[in-house]
Amino acid sequence: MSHDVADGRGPGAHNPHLADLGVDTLYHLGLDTTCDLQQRFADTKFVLLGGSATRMHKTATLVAGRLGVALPTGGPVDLIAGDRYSLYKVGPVVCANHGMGMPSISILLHELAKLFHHAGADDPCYIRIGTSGGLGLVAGSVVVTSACLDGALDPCYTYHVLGKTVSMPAVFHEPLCRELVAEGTLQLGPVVFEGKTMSAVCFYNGQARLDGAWCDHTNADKQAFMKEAHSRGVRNIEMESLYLAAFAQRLGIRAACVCVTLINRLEGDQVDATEEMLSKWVERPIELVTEYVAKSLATSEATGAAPTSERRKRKHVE
Ligand code: R2B
Ligand code: URA
Repeated sequence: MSHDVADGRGPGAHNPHLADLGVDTLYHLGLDTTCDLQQRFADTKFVLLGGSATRMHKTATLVAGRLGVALPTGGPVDLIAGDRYSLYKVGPVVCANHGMGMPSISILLHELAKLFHHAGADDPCYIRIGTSGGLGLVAGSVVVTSACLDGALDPCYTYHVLGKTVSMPAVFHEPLCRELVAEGTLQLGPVVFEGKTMSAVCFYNGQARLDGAWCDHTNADKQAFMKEAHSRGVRNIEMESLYLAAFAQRLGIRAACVCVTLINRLEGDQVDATEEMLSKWVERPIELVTEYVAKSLATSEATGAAPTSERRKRKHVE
């Protein structure tokens, strides 16, 4: 599916009401349009997103080392926001943590898309680096999302506005996903898979777990649902990619999701691997995506081409 937005405008924030604002306050980022957003963010090419602030600090530090970016602060990374979300700018790469769940990532995505719109950034590409529960995969596998489904296994993000139900298709950028699978396979070999991701609105009941504070389904119900999801191509379950895909599709943004699995949900519910194993696994998508970004930036610098090989033709951006 094309990632040019339906109204023919280019990628990024598309809201005519923004023009009526004297100053646009990006409240949760601690930034507004009186800050010199253009000077700070116009060169952004990649936006790396992950749930935990600690993991995104680690990602930013790794990206800084890989790109050889020296920061004016002298520290490894440059903390911009801070309270609700942590945001780092490492050369042309922004790294931010989105917290847990779709309400949390939605706020960050709206404010980031407006930030890049105000800054005049040229079509940055968004990649979520996350954790998940796998379906039929050994823990530590890495899944590049081919399609996103909600908890009813529908490929749409559904929400309510003005008392009405709105459903948005959730589609990632296919060429970007393919490139990430290729890079992952090169780096990590057979632990990398392409598959559908189910995004749930809850870690416990919404992911069919039996170990929440309450549970109204049986183990047999759970097994039947997991098998059905697996037979429809679902390979992992997490809590944000559906919103990212719907948001990106709506605004014509190139986006993708790369998650490691911490457990095989066909076998259990509790995430009880050792700290050592968890931190080894969590590094996999971070390293994969950092390498992809570094190679992509190097190629575009060398050739003057866009950072991904199959970039769409840009149209008018308001
Ligand atoms: C993966 O892990 C978190 C829950 O533990 C959630 O943010 C997600 O998508
Ligand atoms: N994150 C999730 O959302 N689910 C899991 O099972 C593991 C991590």
